[in-house]
Amino acid sequence: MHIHWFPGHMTKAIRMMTDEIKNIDGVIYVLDARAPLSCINPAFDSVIGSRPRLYVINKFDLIEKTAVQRWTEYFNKLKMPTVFADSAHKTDVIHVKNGLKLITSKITEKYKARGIDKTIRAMVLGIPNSGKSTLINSLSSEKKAVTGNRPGVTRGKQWITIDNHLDLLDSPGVLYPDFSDQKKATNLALLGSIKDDILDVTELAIAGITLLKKIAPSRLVERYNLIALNDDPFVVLEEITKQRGYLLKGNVLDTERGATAFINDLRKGLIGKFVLDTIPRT
Ligand SMILES: Nc1nc2c(ncn2[C@@H]2O[C@H](COP(=O)(O)OP(=O)(O)OP(=O)(O)O)[C@@H](O)[C@H]2O)c(=O)[nH]1
Ligand SMILES: [Mg+2]
Repeated sequence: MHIHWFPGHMTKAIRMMTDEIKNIDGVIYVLDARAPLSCINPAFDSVIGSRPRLYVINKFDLIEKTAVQRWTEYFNKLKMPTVFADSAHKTDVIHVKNGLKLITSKITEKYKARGIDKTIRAMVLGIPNSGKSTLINSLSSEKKAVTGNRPGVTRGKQWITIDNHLDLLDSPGVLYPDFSDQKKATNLALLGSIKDDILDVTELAIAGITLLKKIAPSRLVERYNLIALNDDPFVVLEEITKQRGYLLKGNVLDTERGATAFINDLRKGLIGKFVLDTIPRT
């Protein structure tokens, strides 16, 4: 399966962001904690240019605390300003505000010297479904941005006033214009950042099972009461399907239904809490 999804609205979004960046003091770059490196999209670099950026590793409720620690060390080593947040439950979102203040402090100081109380204008960007709009709502007193558990919910630009000193620009999720690294594309597909309609659910589930066999085999065994983990991921998918009792006419296993169930379980964190990316050696 070769994954590629870059519809017209993403080209438009890049154009909109490139236009808006002139009015932006800092960027909030949202990553999904379950695959933070796969979420770093080279297409954003030319948009952001030299503007200060804060990486928000969102959905950290869906990974282990020990993983938060390991990834924090990794990003610190790279000197990337990073904060972890769980926007859905408003946990640690205050770190986003504080982090933004820090990375834009030179700008606010410059204005202060001229007696101006500057309102920081920040652009929130990231791949689809990473939680950009949810993060904005979690910082706002009202739920102004539309959110949803599928990619491509936000379509246009939307400025949202957080308080007297902060305005945030919500933007549509954008994928890689060219997925040369299909491993990253698969990770994003597994997490729901790529439209399901363009994916082969059985192939995706097999890719997911292959990955989990490497990074969390015991969780797979536990979740689906497997006796052992077969070498062949398709056989594992058949066992999952059997365990769920998904049968077609003539007692034929409905592996497509099994595949959908497996992917939904993975996305909801029901199999376990894991990070699909591995930390590169630095
Ligand atoms: N568990 C968990 N779920 C989250 C978190 N943040 C967002 N979500 C969920 O992720 C899904 C996507 O959230 P959105 O805020 O719509 O994502 P988005 O990045 O704005 O997506 P697009 O507009 O499609 O690019 C929703 O179902 C949210 O409830 C989080 O920190 N933890
Ligand atoms: Mg959105």
